[in-house]
Amino acid sequence: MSDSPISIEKHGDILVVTSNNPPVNALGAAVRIGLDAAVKQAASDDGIKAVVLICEGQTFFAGADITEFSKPPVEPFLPAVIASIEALNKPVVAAIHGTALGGGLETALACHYRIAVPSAKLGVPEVKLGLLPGAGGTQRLPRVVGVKAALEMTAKGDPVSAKLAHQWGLVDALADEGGLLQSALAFAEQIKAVRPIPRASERSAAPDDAAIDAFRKENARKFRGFDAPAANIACVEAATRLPFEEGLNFERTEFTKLMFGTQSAAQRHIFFAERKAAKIDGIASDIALRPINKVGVIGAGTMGGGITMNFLSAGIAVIIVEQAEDALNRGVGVIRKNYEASAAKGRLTSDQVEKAMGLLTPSLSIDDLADCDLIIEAIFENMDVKKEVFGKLDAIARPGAILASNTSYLNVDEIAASTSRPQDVVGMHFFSPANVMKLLEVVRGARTADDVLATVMKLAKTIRKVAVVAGVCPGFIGNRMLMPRQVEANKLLMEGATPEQIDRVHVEFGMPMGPFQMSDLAGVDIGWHRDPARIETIRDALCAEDRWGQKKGAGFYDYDEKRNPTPSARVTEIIEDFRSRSNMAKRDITDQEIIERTLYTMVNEGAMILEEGMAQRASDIDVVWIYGYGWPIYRGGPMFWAGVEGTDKIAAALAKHGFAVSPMLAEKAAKSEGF
Ligand code: T1G
Repeated sequence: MSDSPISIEKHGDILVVTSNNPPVNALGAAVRIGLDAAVKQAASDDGIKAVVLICEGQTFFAGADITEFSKPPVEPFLPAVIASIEALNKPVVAAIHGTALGGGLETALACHYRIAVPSAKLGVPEVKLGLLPGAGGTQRLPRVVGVKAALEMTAKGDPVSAKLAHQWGLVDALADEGGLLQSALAFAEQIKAVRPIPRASERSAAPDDAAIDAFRKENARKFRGFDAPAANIACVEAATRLPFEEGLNFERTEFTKLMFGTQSAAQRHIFFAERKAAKIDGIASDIALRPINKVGVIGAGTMGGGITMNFLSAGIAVIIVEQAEDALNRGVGVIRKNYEASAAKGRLTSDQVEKAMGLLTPSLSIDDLADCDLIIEAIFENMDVKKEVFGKLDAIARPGAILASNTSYLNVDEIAASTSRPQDVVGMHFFSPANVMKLLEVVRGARTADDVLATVMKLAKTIRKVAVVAGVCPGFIGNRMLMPRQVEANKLLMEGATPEQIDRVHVEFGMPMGPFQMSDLAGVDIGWHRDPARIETIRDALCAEDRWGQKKGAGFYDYDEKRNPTPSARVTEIIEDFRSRSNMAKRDITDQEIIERTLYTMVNEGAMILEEGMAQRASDIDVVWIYGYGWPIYRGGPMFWAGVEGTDKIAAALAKHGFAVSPMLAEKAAKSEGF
């Protein structure tokens, strides 16, 4: 076991088996081989009365090694190692810290006892990878925590705290924070002679069909389109009906189906894509970062307020600046209301609300931002006004402060050029609501310094955002790809499709809503020229009739007081009027044509973004669409999906519809390759 990640050491008659496989003690082949040997060692040594299984580093086993899933399997397989641990005729105590996840928790469930430090988390997040706990987790968990808790843990995949796990009996004892090994040895001493040895597989899971039915109904909307949640539920159900070994076989069958399905491949792609997005090509990962202890936000509107909450929630002080007292008070009031709403839902304590609000300083003077480390401008989208503000910031901000714009499409280089320090200027494009949406497009200007970019990318993790580097071009990555979709959607209306048909195709594809529902939510009047007499597009006609969307109770749809949409006869009239005035004949539009013209065009635009270097890699584009625009994660993002759909099929359809196919897409199509 010399260079094995597994080491063993005797503490009296207790064998301590330690895993040291950074960064997260993934249960890769070497770990499994080491564990298997350690179990055999323990079994064959009569001097050993009990075993403690513990991990070094950041965490207890955080699951199977996901990187191995696409490689040829190596024995011993995890289920076999887990079975040998449970079968051992000496008690095994799992000593848990960090995050015992997936195969890691399944390993702990095979141990006869589990103790954990209070800060630990325990979970089976496989469903988030389009999978299920395939090493006995769906059969042992219901036997230990019951059906209801097992359904929550498996089908939703969120970890639970060690304290809650202790309440549920998943953890037998809480260890001293910082004294895990000592606590585990003391615990092992207590139980080493206890017989019979408790084995989860020998317990039974009481049937609870009512709970299972209720769970399915309650979460039907949440699980829409996903394969894995239903499979997890079916396995938990099987645990209440079948003997353990048969339940294991059922689990294995369901696991294998998911493993070789397209959804899990897509969700695993996003798991790694999200982590890769944080890496900046060409910049050393250990570059010195600029300290960010105080942030300034200009603008206390919807975006400014949401942006501010991200920093307050991360414990970073913020000065928020507005021009007028009432606007400032309104903005600060909305921030407090949002926090109190979270507290009312039990997501925050009132202490946490006061702590966050205590870090906020309202101000009517931009001069108060002089000692901020980062200043984010979140005012309305007008280049002249932005240049004026950045000119002022250039005069007052301390040397080395990072100056960021929350613009969603304006030219960051032009904004930077309005200062004497373009190297300190960067785009930070948050998505509305900024305190909720996970995506942050970090716009790298032509002069943005490497340490500025690296500092903001690292800071994104601190404020719990998924950050992606974007180049300076209209709409950056996300909005730029949204444009061809919206343009084609509007053209399809003129040619014969209806808003309902186009939106239905997108919702059936897995999007949370279609282009017209989204337009109604965001506001049909965004970007409108505001002249009711000038009617050049269907949107102009809607805006002229005050159909600005949900906020007006009417847009492309009519809305009731609960904002439920219904198709609008008036909109149909407007579209038909436009069609006849443009002498366009109405024709039947197929769902496939809608897919080709609204989604294939996005892939084409994505390829052009890559060609121009406006995104570092195709998987970054996928991360943008998953975390910023609700692209269904089980389709892996537009560029991953293009590989599944077939780049040759996409290129051929685009050409058929008369679109210029990007050279990169054409090249991929010629080789039938994905991105
Ligand atoms: N396998 C391989 N690599 C992993 C990994 C894993 N399970 N988990 C993390 N990594 C890599 C990750 O890619 C990154 O690499 C580095 O570790 C740090 O991760 C049979 C089938 C544990 C909460 O789903 O949720 O068990 O980018 O940046 O923010 O039933 O990682 O540095 O090169 O995320 O501190 C189930 C997945 C597997 C847990 C730590 N387990 N991991 O978060 O660090 S399936 C999971 C996480 C399974 C069995 C089934 C998080 C974390 P790099 P990080 P972090």
